Amino acid sequence: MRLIINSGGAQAIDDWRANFQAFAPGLEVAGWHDDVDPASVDYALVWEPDPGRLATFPNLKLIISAGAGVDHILADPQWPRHVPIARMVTARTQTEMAEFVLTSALMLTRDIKRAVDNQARRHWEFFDSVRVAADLRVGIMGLGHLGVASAQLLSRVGFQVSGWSRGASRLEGLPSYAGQDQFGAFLAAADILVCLLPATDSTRGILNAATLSRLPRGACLINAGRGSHMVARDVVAALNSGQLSQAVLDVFDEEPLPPESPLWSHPGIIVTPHCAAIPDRRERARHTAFLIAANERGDALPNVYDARRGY
Ligand code: NDP
Ligand code: OXD
Repeated sequence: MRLIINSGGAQAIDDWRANFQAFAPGLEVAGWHDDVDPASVDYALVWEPDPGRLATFPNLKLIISAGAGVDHILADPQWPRHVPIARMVTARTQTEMAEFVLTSALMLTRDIKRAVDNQARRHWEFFDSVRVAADLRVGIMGLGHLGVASAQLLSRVGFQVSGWSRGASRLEGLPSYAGQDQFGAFLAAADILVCLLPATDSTRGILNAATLSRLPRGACLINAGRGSHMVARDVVAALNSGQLSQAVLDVFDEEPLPPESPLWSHPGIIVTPHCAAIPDRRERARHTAFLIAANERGDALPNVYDARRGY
């Protein structure tokens, strides 16, 4: 059985092999640019596969996304539609994302960026009042594996959490909203808006001027979904007008974020380098080995991309 990997580049392949040795010792692990017979490839573990390449493997049984999102695979116009795509969602992914959202929310609550910026210029500014988690309402867009885990952690810390999803909610014990009809009510009750949506046609540009204008004045934004969710100029305009007070941005249309981007230096923005939830290779090898074994047994796989929903 052969797995081909496009994640981390050629320099990562020895590390991948060592990790797969622990979890699937019989598996042949090939690098994306290794000279292998395409017909011998059974499984592919990929991040941003070069367009057309997946379609060259005639016996491919399963595509495994190296991340939770699948947009980087769907961007290939020739991806083989008959082959299922499994998303990389592990308990570790959920913990990492939930802790990233919590860290961001607490930084916003306590205005930590202002203190860090003041430090850079040796300026002592006393903050004469501070907010605590319980003072703030957090609205989470996307109540999937990552949204629910984040909601639960933030709620345990004391934030007033609600969520918004496409269909009926999975947020036990917390208020939730669904669909376009309830989007306005959801936004009106979010002092901190968190985006954990998948990238689809219907979520593209959802963080735009109209959406941001429905938040309470001075609200904050955390975007850890995708750069395509955000209309960057609208976010900057909302920050400049005071409609938004701060934003933590982890994902961008163009990554790495180009040095000339105004987002780097905006005083209201904290930029993080798409690092919210990136399980290490050991964890991803463990989950991939589990998926391959389950698929070989004919078991139903968790978190398979659903073309009807688009995520
Ligand atoms: P899931 O597929 O489990 O959940 C997606 C959620 O979004 C669901 O609640 C779904 O609603 C909701 N949703 C989808 N479309 C719409 C819509 N049009 N309107 C309202 N709600 C919608 O995804 P995950 O939680 O596993 O992952 C979410 C995303 O997080 C990934 O797709 C990826 O883009 C991003 N991500 C970012 C990382 C980072 O490091 N920054 C790391 C990992 C993931 P419903 O419940 O009704 O189906
Ligand atoms: C993912 C990501 O989709 O890292 O997992 O963004």
